[in-house]
This record gives sequence, structure tokens and C-alpha cells, in this order.
Amino acid sequence: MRVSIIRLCFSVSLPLSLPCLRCNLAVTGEGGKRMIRLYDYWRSSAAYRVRIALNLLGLPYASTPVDLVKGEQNSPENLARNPQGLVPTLEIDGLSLTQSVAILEYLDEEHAANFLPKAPAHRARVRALTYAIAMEIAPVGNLSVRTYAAQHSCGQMTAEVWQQHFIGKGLAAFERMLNHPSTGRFCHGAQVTMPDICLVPQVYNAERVGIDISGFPRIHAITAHLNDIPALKAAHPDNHKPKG
Ligand SMILES: N[C@@H](CCC(=O)N[C@@H](CS)C(=O)NCC(=O)O)C(=O)O
Repeated sequence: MRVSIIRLCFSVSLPLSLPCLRCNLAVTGEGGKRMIRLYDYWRSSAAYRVRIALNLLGLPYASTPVDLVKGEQNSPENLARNPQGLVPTLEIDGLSLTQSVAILEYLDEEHAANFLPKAPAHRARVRALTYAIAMEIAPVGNLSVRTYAAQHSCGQMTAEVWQQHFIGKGLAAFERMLNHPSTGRFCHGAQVTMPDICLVPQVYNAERVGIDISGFPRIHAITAHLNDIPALKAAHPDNHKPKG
């Protein structure tokens, strides 16, 4: 089945996260080129990062949901594409890519995304901010980690309390990292870079567990600017929630 997705979407002037791209079809674009496909879960912060990046680049994509609550991440199909049993996986340019930060770097390198600045010192700071979220905060709040922690706490702790503790501690550290001359309208200057793409999903998760972001003034201001950008709005989980 061939669907001229790009023409269809832009002719009706839909925002970048286009509902029609969320179909689960083996879609090809004009000229038979395979569409970009994201194996996605609406509430996954790592998948949310990739949705933001694709939207910022104006790259249309088809989305295939992997329902984490139903355990579909551990299905043979998902393990074949993502041996770690996670989302996201991105099929692009004939490749199947895993690990959202690696995907952001691939998009930066192959699609001139400017998610990383050019100067090594600036790149190092942007990476440090990115890793503070993607390698310190997010992994401890992952579904399998928080569920395991709560189940083995002999009723002393819920998964939510675990998340409140680690996300709160991690964001407090991130707020201190933002106390830096290179912080601007966004995490690094006036352009959206990799840590901004990670920050918005992390703040979404924080608010879900009741953390008041106004307690972190720099994070609060940057997130407000980011959430005004149409590409980021379109990537919001509410726009990717399964119907019904
Ligand atoms: N470091 C990985 C993390 C991916 C990840 O943790 N994905 C979560 C959703 S945000 C997941 O698939 N969790 C499944 C589980 O915990 O069983 C990345 O950035 O892609």
C-alpha cells in the first residue's frame, strides 16, 4: 500500500506530529522510499525525545506503538528490533537504531540538526547536561526499576515515592548545572540542543509524580520556552495517547 503521507499532511496544514502518520501501516512515501518508523510508547520519555527531534527536523514518520503496560516491550518482535526490550527504536535511512541519545546524535550528524554545538567545549557541556538527565535521572525512574524497587521494599515504599525522590534529587542537580554563563533562553544558549530535548520529557515525568517544577526556576523558565515551540507541543504524550 502506498500512501503519499507527506503531501496529504502538508496539504491540510497539520502540525508536525501528524495524526495520519501514526497509522500502523507499512507505508512508503513518494518514489517508494521507506518512511521513517518510530516504535513508540506515548508515555515513554525516551520515545518522547525522539518524537521531539523528528518534529524539530520536520521529518514525517509512522509510529508503531509498543504498549509497555501490557509488557509488549518483551515480545519477540520488540526484542528482535531492540534487544534490551525497550522503546524507542527508530527505523531510518535503512537502519534500525536504538538508544534515544544515540538516535539524537545520529540525527545531528546525518540530518544537520544542530542538536550539538560545533565547539568541543560547548559540545562537552551540552553532552554533560544531556547525560545528567538521560544517564542519571531517567534510568532509575524506568518502569522496570521502580516496579522492582517498590515490590522489594516490603511495603515501605511505592514506585511513586521512589520516583519523587530520584527525579527531585536529579532535577535539583540539573538546576545547579544550569547556573552557568552558557545557559540562555534554553539549556545552552538561544538554540534548542540535546539537553532541551531530554528536559521536556523529564519534566513531564516529574509533574506526573507531583513534583512542583516552579521550585527549580531555571528549569521552569527553559521548559516554558520549550513548550511554546510547535514541534515540542506536537510531540507531547497527550497527542500520542491511544484512542478509546
Ligand atoms: N537509555 C534508553 C532508555 C530507554 C527506556 O528506558 N525506555 C523505557 C521507556 S522510557 C522502556 O522501554 N521501559 C520498558 C521497561 O522498563 O520495561 C534510551 O534512551 O533509549
